[in-house]
Amino acid sequence: MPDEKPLFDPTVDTQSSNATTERPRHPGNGGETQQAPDHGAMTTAQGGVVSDNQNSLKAGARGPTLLEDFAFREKVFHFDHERIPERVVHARGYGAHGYFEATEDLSDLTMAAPLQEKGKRTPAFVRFSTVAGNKGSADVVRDVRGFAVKLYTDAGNWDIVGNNMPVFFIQDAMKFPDLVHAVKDEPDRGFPQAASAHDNFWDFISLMPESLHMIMWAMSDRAIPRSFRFMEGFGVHTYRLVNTEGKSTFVKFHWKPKLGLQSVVWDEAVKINGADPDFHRRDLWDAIQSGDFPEWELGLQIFDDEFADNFAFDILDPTKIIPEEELPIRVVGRLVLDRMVDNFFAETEQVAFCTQNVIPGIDFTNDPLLQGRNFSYLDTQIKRLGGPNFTHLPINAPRCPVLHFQQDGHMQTRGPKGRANYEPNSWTEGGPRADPKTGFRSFPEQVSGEKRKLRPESFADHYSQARLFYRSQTPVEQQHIADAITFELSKVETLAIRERVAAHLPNIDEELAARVVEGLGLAKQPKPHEPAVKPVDLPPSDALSILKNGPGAFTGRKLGLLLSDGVEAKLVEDVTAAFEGAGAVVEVIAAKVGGVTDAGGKTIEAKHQINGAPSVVFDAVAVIASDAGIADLVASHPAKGFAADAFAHAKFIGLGGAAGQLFDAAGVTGRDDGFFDLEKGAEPFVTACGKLRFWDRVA
Ligand code: HDE
Repeated sequence: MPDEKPLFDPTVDTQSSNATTERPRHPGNGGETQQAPDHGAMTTAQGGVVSDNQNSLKAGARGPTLLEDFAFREKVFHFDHERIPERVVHARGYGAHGYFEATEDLSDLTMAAPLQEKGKRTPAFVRFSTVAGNKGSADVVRDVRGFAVKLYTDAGNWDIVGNNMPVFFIQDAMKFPDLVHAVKDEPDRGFPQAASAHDNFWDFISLMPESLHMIMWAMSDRAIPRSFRFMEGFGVHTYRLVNTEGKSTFVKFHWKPKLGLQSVVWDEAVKINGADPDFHRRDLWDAIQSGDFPEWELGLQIFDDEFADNFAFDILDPTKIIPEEELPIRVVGRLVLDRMVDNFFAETEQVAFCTQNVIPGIDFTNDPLLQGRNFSYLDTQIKRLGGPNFTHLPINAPRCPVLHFQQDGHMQTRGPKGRANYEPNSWTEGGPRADPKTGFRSFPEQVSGEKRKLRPESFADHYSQARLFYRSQTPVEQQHIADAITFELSKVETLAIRERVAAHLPNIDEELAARVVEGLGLAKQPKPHEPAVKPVDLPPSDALSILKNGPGAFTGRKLGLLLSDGVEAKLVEDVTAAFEGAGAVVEVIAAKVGGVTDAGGKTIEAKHQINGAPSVVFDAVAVIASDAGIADLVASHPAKGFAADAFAHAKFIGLGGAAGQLFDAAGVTGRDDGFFDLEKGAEPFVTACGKLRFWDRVA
């Protein structure tokens, strides 16, 4: 056989001298000017060192690849198996590590390990998600957000698998597959993706009046949060706290963001999804990486049987809230996220939340949705993660001792030693035993009843709380709800479905119904749906409005600072310092990649080029331009769009130098109180930005 030398090594530049014999130590990383890092030798998964990771083994340089190349086979086979099924709902998610810290000793009410001692910290992992879209869908879609918290407690893992809305679409788990089928892409055409604006969803909703309270939330700005950091979380169901004496108290869980609530407006959402489909995950990543750790308070609504018996609605009904004004929230702890994952797949994708993961001191109620969930989650994890040993994965493994006789199965990694794999046994090293003192014992609730497929009468009022939600909103928020319903129904092709939805609305609010009927161009209000229980007027609850619960400060928000060449550096520095001093982030945008040249000839670096940084990705904007530089901005369509959108989205706007000309060119000629002259000092602008938007402009 002739000696066939490799004729061409793709990692070696054959044009340069001496290139044919020596292999570079770090092929293909593009870092020619960097010092080669000292990598360890690459191995196969079996540990053997790989000699060549560029070329498969061939019979002759131009011959067929040989099956014998085990390193190639292993590499490709592993690649072929890289995917696991995405979650059937909540497929797109983003997680982070942190801790929960008790700020109260709650041992009089519960044995729950994280709540026994003020100051006690429990490691936590949180995964936020959208519900309907697939793993690759955009972040800022109109949807419910998952807010799932895993606490690695001393007594085992406790998962609070919640959402950013405190109610749900359905009252019984039996309806969940129908709900999810209806909202996801339609089965024949495979679209729309990550959107409820289509016939199947609204067909289902129009036939399920129990969903209407949740529909109010889903059509509100809660469904388009500005970021995970600015949204609330809710356990939704009523759970139980149980103390050492076995006494049970009902509880509802609330997570309250320290930075206040904030949402985007719909037109922004649509544009953000194009400009940055990863807007929410980037926001969380940036905040945590920069040390600005997001934080939530854990609030509890705690109540007894007497309260439950006297409350106007059934506390087992997951389509109802208990207004905070009626039952105040008691803050008992805080949740801080301070570390991103090292590996997205290993942690965020493989984390397995299960509602049935509770610990002594926490227990379930008979909420039929919760009962169904307790069945579903374990099942889904076994399917998704390929077997019952998913608890061995580091992200799912409890941080307390785990001792049992469960054995074998796919991907068993623990391999317990010894002979005893059953119990009782009489072996000296006979393994663990159940402990009635410290083990989980269900609250011994009395239960009896006929075995029937039933829904309680106490679940029958479907409109009163939908009305409560709508009437608790500010006028701007009410308009957004009406606009959202109109938009969603505008995508529904079947007139009968649009009309059937509109027929429910007068039971919620006549004015809402009128706005939607008008927006849909219906000839008249369809005959209102006959409610099973006549809705009642409840006292409005301020806690339900986002705008009434804003932050009052710009902390944790982002200013987009658009500059032209020739600006005065001092003004740029003053504005930046004022915003950074308020705990905000300032990002500079320029017409050219790299930045602008200031009046003194120095470069001010820009993070973004204008084409990639529309104003929708910022909470407020400022434009500073010189007389010489403004022409470049005025000639730029994206720069004009930046200005026009900032105005239309009711943003606060700071102007410096000749910047006003950009707004004039964008058709924004008036200057309302949402505009600030930066040359008069940045402070009034910073203070105003604490209100987040100048709503008067659009009200
Ligand atoms: Fe879920 N839900 N769900 N859900 N859910 C899942 O579990 C289910 C419900 C929620 O970041 C699935 O791991 C049923 C309410 C979150 O990994 C699945 C019912 C609430 C997440 C499942 C509900 C939630 C899930 C899909 C009705 C708010 C994502 C993949 C009875 C309180 C967790 C998975 C994460 C995920 C079932 C209703 C929240 C199939 C049967 C109500 C945050 O098990």
